[in-house]
Amino acid sequence: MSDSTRLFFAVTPPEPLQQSLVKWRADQFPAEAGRPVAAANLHLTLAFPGEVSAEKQATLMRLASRIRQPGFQLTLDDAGHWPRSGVVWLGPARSPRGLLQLAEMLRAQAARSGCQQSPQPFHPHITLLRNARGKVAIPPPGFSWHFPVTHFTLYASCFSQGRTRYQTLQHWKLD
Ligand code: 2AM
Repeated sequence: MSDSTRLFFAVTPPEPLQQSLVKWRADQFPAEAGRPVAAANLHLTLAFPGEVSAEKQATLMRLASRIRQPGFQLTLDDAGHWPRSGVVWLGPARSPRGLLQLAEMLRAQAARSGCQQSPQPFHPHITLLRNARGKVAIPPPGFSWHFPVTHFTLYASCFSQGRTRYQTLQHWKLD
């Protein structure tokens, strides 16, 4: 099926914060720890509809446009390593209610639209490193960044010439 697109909804740190996170990552993790995600690709996935047709994409966009909820502050003060998926991540030690509510709504809309959703509980995270299969020392607690989440975004994930690019399809404002 060549007319399907790999979609995900996410919140994205502002560009200056993406740059700060990349600098911190370079200071904290040795090069052999894993493959760094490009600064512009740092994001926190809310829901993953996966490969969908143009028709289903239109439905998902229509449903997303109905979401009404206030913005919220997101703190990034926790990190971890999932060896099985080879992911080193950064996330909130405590998820704000707004984040959980938004993710739950988008996941429910995706499920209702026939997109199979992971049975795993939502663990909000920003992937910093991929292919991190060996032992990785996680920095001790004490780091913290925050940013206001004022909107969420639908991205298309495209893989070409050995690189993953995320194309912004649409933003929706939070109130
Ligand atoms: P990851 O960073 O933990 O790999 C684009 O691929 C985004 O969608 C990534 O943030 C990725 O999470 C997420 N993603 C990929 N497959 C997923 C799945 N089956 N369920 C939830 N999120 C997924």
